[in-house]
Amino acid sequence: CTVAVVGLGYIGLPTAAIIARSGCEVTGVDTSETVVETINRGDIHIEEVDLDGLVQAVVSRGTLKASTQMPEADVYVIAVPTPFKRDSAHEPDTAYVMAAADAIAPVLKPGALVIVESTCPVGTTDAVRDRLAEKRSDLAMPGIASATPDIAIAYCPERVLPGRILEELVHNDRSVGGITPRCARKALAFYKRFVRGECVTTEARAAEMTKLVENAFRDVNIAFANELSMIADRQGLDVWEVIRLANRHPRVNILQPGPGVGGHCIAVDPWFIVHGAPEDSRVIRTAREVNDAKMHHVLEQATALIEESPEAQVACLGLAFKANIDDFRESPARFIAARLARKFGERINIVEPYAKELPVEFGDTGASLVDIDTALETCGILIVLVDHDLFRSIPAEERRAAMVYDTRGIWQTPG
Ligand code: SAJ
Repeated sequence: CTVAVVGLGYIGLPTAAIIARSGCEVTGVDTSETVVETINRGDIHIEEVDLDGLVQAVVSRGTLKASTQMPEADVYVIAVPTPFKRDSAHEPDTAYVMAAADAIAPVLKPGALVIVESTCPVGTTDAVRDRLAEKRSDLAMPGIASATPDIAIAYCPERVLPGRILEELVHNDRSVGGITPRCARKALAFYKRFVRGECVTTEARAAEMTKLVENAFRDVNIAFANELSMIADRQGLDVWEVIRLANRHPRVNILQPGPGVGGHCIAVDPWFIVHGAPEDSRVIRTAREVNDAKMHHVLEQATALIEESPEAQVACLGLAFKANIDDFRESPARFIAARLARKFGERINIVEPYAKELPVEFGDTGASLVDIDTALETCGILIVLVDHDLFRSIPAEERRAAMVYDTRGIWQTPG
């Protein structure tokens, strides 16, 4: 079978490579010439565990190639970004998904399957179908034509964790949402080629909502932990101890507070639900606000601590959006460290084992990137922003001299 994966980002490229490994002939389509050239050389433009070896293997075997042109294919998988509209109050922008549909329409042939994988507001897959119907009146579309549809359309979100993408793409269960049951069956047969987890068929709209709900669930739970941490700060309680004790209850499982929620999914997707049902999404909206407020709370606390000891050098530990990955986009740690660098300049030392240089916004601040040993020797204030294993492993005696603000609770005595 021939497959076109549209969008070669954090989801599209690993997905294309896994499908290619299963024996399909895959073309990865991207608007960026540089991305296309990089992949056709057998290299990758993103970091993900083991992805380099896999892409190199499938490219050299000839089962994966990249192109800026949309090919004719049996299956189209759309994995393009769905950001917010610019200057909007968190309104989802499905323009890239629609542009992908526009690019697919002219080459679509009867019998093809079109799958949307991008995280989308409810109703987007129907809108893709309507767009294809508009452009290809010669084809009978599922759900609107009285004749047997010529093509199938489905929504099948991924739910992979950055850092474990290749493993989770294969082993996670998946929701497979067809515009009609027939579409779902067709998509199911496709995913069975490379997914070992269970694939559960449903309607496209239910699958769209399921994806959003999963990330909103996590956001709400993290907000609960972050809210507790702010209450505990005010009341002079150790939030880590309280959570540890509460989690001994057989039906309580509180997540970990941190400096806020980062990444491209959990801090974004809940807004898609809120935008679709603003009156009814009170908990979901508030959770977003609490998690954003936590970032500002940490910034204020850190600022106060630094101002109290005007002589001390400061080490900010971590820039990544979460532990043990090199992804600094949408990262609360990076936001906080950059604000501190802007305010305190040369006093700020950044330790980030996954960075070769500081991001641009640190450019003229005077802050420097140092290694962990230098930071431990020279800094009187340590601010933990990311729970990288490297930081977790620092023994108590090496940080005894310093004032510590541990936003991740990595140096708590286990109870
Ligand atoms: N975080 C906390 N406390 C916690 C857990 C996480 O502060 O107890 C923070 C992290 O530090 C990070 C943010 O939350 O800043 C998000 O990290 P994460 O590991 O929870 O999730 P992501 O963004 O890496 O991946 C999520 C996953 N969704 C869920 O777990 C429901 C993943 O399965 C999705 O596929 C992914 O979003 C996505 O692409 O939608």
